[in-house]
Amino acid sequence: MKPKLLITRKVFPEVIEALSGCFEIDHNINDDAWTPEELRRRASVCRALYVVASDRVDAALLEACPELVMIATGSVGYNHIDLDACNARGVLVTNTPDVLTEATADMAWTLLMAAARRVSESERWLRAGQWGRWAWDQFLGADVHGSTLGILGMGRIGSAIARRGMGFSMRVIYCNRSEAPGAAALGAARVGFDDLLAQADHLVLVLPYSTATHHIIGERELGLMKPTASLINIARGGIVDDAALAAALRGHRIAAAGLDVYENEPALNPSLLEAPNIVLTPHIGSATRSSRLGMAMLAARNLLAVEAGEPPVTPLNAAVLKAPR
Ligand code: 8YV
Repeated sequence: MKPKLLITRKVFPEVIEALSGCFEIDHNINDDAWTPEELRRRASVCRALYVVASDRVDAALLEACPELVMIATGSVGYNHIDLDACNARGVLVTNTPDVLTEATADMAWTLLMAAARRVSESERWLRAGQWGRWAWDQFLGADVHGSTLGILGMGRIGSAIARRGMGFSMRVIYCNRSEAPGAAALGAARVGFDDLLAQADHLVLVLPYSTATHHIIGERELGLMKPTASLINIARGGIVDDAALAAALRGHRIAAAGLDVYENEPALNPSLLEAPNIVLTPHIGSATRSSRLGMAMLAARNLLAVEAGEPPVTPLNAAVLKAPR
C-alpha cells in the first residue's frame, strides 16, 4: 500500500503526476481552503503533508496525526509551521528556498516603482474620470534612480533586490544581525536599524515573521522615516503594524507604500484600503509560472527523496532524521 499524502491546495498537474507513483494522494481540488477541522480530519491518516503558507500547522494538528513523518511547504517562509512541535515529534519539514528569489525580488521592485511614482493612485484617479487637464505638479513622485535603497533583511531575496538597485545607480544600505556575505560586492553598506529608517528613500522589508519581528515597523519607526520615503513589504504580514502604516500615510508622515502581505490576510485592515498612495497586491510575490512551478516541484522532490530513503533537498530540521522517533 502506498503511503498517504495530503495536498491542501489545487496544484499543478505536473506535481500530481510526479507524486502519484509513490503516494496515495488526497488532493484539495476546490478553490476554497479546508477549514482547520477538515484539514485535521484528512491529515490524521496521512504520512506526509504538502501545505502552503496559509495552512496553519500547529501542535494540535500534529497531535491529530500519529502517522505523520514529513511536511513539505510550498513556500520559503515557514512561520505557519510550529517547527519546535515538529522537532519534538520527529516530523521533518522542508521549504522551497532559491527557486522564488528572483521573481520575488522583481515584485519588490514592481511595488517600489509603482509606489514611488504613484502608479496605482494616479490610475484610480484616471479611471474615476478625474483627469480634466494636465498640470506641472500632477502626481509628483519620488526619484528612484540615484536615491537610497534600504533593505531590512539582507538574505537571498534582499541581495537580489540590492543587485537590481545597482542598475538604478542607487546607494544601497541594509540592516542585518550580521554582515551579509556578498553585500560589499553589491556596494551595499550595513547600517544600524534607526539609521536605515532615517536614510532610506525606499525601504524594502525582507524579514521572516516571528515574535521578534512582530510590528518591527510601527508608529515609532514610521516616524523616523523621511516624509518623502516609501515602504515596501514583500515578506510577511505582521512585521508591519498595518493600522500605524495607514495612519502614517494619512498624516503624510511617509509618502507611499507598496504591500504584498498583510496582518491577518486575506482579510485586510480597512484603513489600508482608505490610505492615500498605497499599492496593494494579494500576496503574489512569487507568482510567476516558472517560480511557482519551481516551488511546487521542489516541495514534491523533497517528498519523493525522503520516501525513497534519500536526504531531503531543502530541509529545515534535518536533525530529526538522525533522532529516534
Ligand atoms: C508563496 C511566500 O507564494 O514562499 C513564501 O514564503 O510567501 C510566497 O512565495 C506563498 O507563501 C504560498 O505558499
